[in-house]
Amino acid sequence: MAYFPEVSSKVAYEGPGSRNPLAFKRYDADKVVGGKTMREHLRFAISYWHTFKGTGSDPFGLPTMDRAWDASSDPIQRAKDTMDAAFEFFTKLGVDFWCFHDRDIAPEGATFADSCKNLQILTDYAEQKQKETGVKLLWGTANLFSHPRYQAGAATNPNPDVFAYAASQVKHAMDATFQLGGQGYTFWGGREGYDTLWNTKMQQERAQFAALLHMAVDYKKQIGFTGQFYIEPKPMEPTKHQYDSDTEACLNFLREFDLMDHLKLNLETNHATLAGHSMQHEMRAAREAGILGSVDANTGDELLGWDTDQFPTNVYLTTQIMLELLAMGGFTTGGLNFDAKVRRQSIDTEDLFHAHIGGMDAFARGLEIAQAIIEDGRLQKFVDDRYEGWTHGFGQKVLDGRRTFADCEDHVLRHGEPARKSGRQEALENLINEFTL
Ligand code: XLS
Ligand code: NI
Ligand code: NI
Repeated sequence: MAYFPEVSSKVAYEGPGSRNPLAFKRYDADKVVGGKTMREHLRFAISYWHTFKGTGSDPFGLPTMDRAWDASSDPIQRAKDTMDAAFEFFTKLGVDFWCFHDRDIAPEGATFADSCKNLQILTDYAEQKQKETGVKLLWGTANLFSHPRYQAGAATNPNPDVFAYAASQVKHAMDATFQLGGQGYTFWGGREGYDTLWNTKMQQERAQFAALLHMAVDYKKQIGFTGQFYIEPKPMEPTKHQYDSDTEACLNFLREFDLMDHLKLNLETNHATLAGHSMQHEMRAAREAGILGSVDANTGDELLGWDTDQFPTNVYLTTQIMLELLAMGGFTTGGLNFDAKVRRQSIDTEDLFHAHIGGMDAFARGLEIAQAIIEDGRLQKFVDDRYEGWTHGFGQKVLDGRRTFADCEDHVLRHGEPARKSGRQEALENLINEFTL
C-alpha cells in the first residue's frame, strides 16, 4: 500500500526555475559545494514523532489529521503500518537519516517488560526496513516526559523509583539505537527542571541528572556502542525552568559533573529563541567550546512565545547555521534533523512533502551562500583585522598570562588614549546581503 500517492517515485531536483511544488529548487543531492556534496554536508534527518505521529492537536483542540497508517485497531500492527509509511516517505524524499523516541515507534505496554517486548518487535522491523532502503539512524532517544509517572521529572524526580524506571528505559532505548547502527543518542530533558522552587532541591536534581548520564556512559562502553551522546538544551516548556537551558548552562553542567568528554550538544533553533538567544549565538558558543554535535532544524514564530516547531524557510537563518557548521569543518556524527511539524490546518500528506522540501531547499541555499561568503573572505578578514592587536606584542602577552596590572598601567602611560574604530555593523550587514539578495 502506498501512503503517499502524491509522489510516485522520488522527489526530483528541477532547479530554481521550477514551479512544481513537489520538486527541489535548490537541493541537488550530488552537487558539490566546497569539496563535498550537498547530501554529505547537510545530512538531513526526519523526526518520527512530528512527521508520522503528529496529529495536529494543540492545547485547545482535538487532532485534525487522519493518517491512513494510524488506522489499525491492533497497536503493534498500527506501529508497523506507521513504520511502513515512514520508510516510504524517507525514500520518496531522498533523505538518508531518521530519528526517533522509543515510544514513537512502539506502544507502551501494560508492564515495563511488555513495553520492552514491543520495542524489540519494532526495532527488528526497523532494522529490516533500513536494510531494504539504505536509510540510516541519526540518533535515537527515550521519551521520558509523556507518561504520568514522569510528572515530576525522570532522572530529576524526587522519587528514586522513577529514576530507576527512567534509567531502565534509557538502557533499552540505547540497545535499540545500537541495534539500528545509530550514529548518536540524544538526551532531551523535557521534565528535567522544576515547576516551582517551593518544592524543589535544585542542586540535588542536577546531580541526579548527572548520575543518569554517567550510568549511560558506563553502559555505552559495556555494550560497545560508539555513537555520539548529545544533550539538547531547552530553557523551559513543559517545565518552567529546564536545567540544560542553553549552550552555556550545558557547558557549566558538563564541566561541573565531569562529562565534557562524553557529550556534545544537539542544538534546536526554537529552543535557542525560547532561551532569548539567536541560533547563531548558540551555535557559536557550542562550536568554540568544541561541543557542537548536531542540529534540530526548525524555527519558532516571532509572535508566539512557545516551541511552535515550524519548518525553517528563512535563508538568513540557514546561512547563519551553515556558516557555523562550515567553520567547524562540517558534521561528523550529527546532521540536520527536521524537528518540525506541519501546522494544524495542513492536514494532507502532501503538506508533509511541501514542508520538508522547503526546509531542504532553504538549507541547500544557506549552504551555497555560506560557502560563497567564506570563499569571498572579506567578512573573516574584517574580523581578523579587528582583533589584530591581540596577535602580537602586548595583546599576545596578556592572553598568555604574562602581563600584570602594573604592566597595563605602564602601557597606558606610554600609549595614552586608545584609538577608536568603527565596528562597521551596517557595512557587514550589507556585505551579507550581497550574497543573499
Ligand atoms: C522538544 C524536543 C524533542 C527532542 C527529542 O522540544 O525538541 O523533540 O528533540 O526528545
Ligand atoms: Ni528537538
Ligand atoms: Ni523542541
